[in-house]
Amino acid sequence: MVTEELQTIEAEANQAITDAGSSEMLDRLQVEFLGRKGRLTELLRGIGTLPSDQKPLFGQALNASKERLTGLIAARREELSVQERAEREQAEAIDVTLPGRARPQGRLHPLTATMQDIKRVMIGQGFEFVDGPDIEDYLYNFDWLNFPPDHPAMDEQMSFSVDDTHLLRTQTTALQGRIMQHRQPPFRIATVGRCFRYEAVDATHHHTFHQVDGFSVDEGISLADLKGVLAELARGLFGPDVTVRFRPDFFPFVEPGVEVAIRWGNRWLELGGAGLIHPNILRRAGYDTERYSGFAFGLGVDRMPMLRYGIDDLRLFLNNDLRFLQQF
Ligand code: FA5
Repeated sequence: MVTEELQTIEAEANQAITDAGSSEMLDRLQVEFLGRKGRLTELLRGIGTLPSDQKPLFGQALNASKERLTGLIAARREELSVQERAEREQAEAIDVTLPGRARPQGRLHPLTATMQDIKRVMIGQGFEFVDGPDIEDYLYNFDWLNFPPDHPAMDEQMSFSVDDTHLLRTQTTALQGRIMQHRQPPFRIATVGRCFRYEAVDATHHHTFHQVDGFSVDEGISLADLKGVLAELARGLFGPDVTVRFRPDFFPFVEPGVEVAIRWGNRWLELGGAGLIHPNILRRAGYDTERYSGFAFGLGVDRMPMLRYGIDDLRLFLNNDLRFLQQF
C-alpha cells in the first residue's frame, strides 16, 4: 500500500520537476516533496502499518526515492540556471554599436566670457581687480567723484534708491573712493561688475548692465598712458586691427575728459568714458597733486559681445533663453 503510494508520489514529483520553469519553482518542489514536512517524509508515518520484515525494505525504497528526486532537482536546477543566465544576459546586453548618450554641455555666458577676457588682458597690464558692492553709498557713487550737490550730470545716471544714503550703483567708478581712501600711489586698480540705472529699456540700454573701470595713480601719468592701456585692452578683445578714438567729453571726475570709441571692421562703437583723474579727487584722497596724476576709464561691457558676435539687442543677454545662449 505505502509502497504504491511512494511510487505514485515519485512519479508525480518527477513530472513536476521536469516541468518546473524556474529555480523558484524547484525550491517549492523541494520543500513539497523532500522537506521535513514533505510528502515523502510524511510516508514514514505509515511505516507502522507494515509488517516488521517489510519495514527496512520500505525504508530503503524511500531513501532511494529521495536520492533520485534530489539528484533530479539538482540536474534540473543546473539546466535552469544556464537557461536563466542566458536570458538575463540577453536582457542586460549592451549594444556597443549604439551611439553614446550626449551629455548636455555647459558653457560660459557671453557676458561672463567677455568679463574674463577683460580681466585677463587687464591683469596682464598690471591691474589688480577689486570688487565693489552693488548697493553703494551715494557718497562713493557721486559725492566722492566730484559731483557737486544737485549737479545735472547726476540726472544722466538716474538711479534706483535703496534708502536715504544708498542706491544701486550707477557706475563701477564708485570703487575709486573706496580704494583711494586707504591706498597710497602708485597703483593700478580695476573692477568689473553690474550697474543699474533707471532707464527706458531698449535694444542698447538696460536697467541692469555691466561696466569695467580701471584707474591708476602714479608719477607722470598722462593721456598717453590711458590710451596705451585702452588700446591694449581693445586689441586683446577684438584683435590687432582695432583702432581707439578719443573725443572730448565731460565727466565731473576727469579733467580732461574723453569719450572712448573703437573702430572694428567699419563700425565705430562708443564704449564709455575716460580721462585724467580730476585734481579735486586726488586732493580728497590726500595725494600730492604736484607729484601724482592719474587716469581713469569706464566702459560698457555689454556692448563688447554685441560687436564681437553681431548681436543687435542687449536685452537678449539677460533673458536667459537657452536657444540664444547656446550659440556662444
Ligand atoms: C560712466 O558711467 C562713467 N563712469 C565712465 C567713466 C569712468 C568716465 C571713468 C570717465 C572716467 P557713461 O554713463 O557714459 O559713463 O557710461 C559708460 C558706458 O556704460 C556707456 O558708454 C555704455 O557703454 C555703458 N552704459 C551706460 N548705460 C548703459 C545702459 N543703460 N545699458 C547698457 N550699457 C550702458
